Amino acid sequence: AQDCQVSNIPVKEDFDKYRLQGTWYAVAKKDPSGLFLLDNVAATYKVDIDGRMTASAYGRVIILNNWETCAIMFASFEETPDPAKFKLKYWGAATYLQSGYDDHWVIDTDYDNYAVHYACRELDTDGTCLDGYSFIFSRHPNGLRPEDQIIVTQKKQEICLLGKYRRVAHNGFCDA
Ligand code: DAO
Repeated sequence: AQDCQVSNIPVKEDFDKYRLQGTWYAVAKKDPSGLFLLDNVAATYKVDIDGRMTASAYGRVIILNNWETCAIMFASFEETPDPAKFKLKYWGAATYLQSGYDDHWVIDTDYDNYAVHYACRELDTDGTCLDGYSFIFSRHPNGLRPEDQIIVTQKKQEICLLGKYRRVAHNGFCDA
């Protein structure tokens, strides 16, 4: 059991940003309020020569409630004393896309198959998360291996979001 205090959420120990590099496909997502990225979501992480982690991402979005497009997004990650906890600055390739500054925590990854990312945007008065989002990423667009699903389910529980995810489809909408 756990108390669901955001400050007590365990993150990946000795996180290695270099091994996270490359492309990840979102296979499940817990949405924040005012969700943005709908499906066909993928992110490619890089560490630049200065050691700074950056990412580019894409995903299907609906702008102004009726216009569907593929958003191209950019992100830079500011480091904090915990190597698995970042501040994520993100913006769109086009001005009408979302931008923001979120906490961005790597909860768990084996670097080769699965990754669980978590962001709490707003804390409740009791220290639990009032508004946040989470991505389950896979190295493969078709999903996670059964052995990874077991670990990911455990992690969803540890971040108090078990049952709050939806599947993220990949149907080629954002393919070049
Ligand atoms: O989809 O509602 C939402 C929240 C997602 C925030 C946008 C993040 C864009 C950059 C992501 C890079 C790594 C995930």
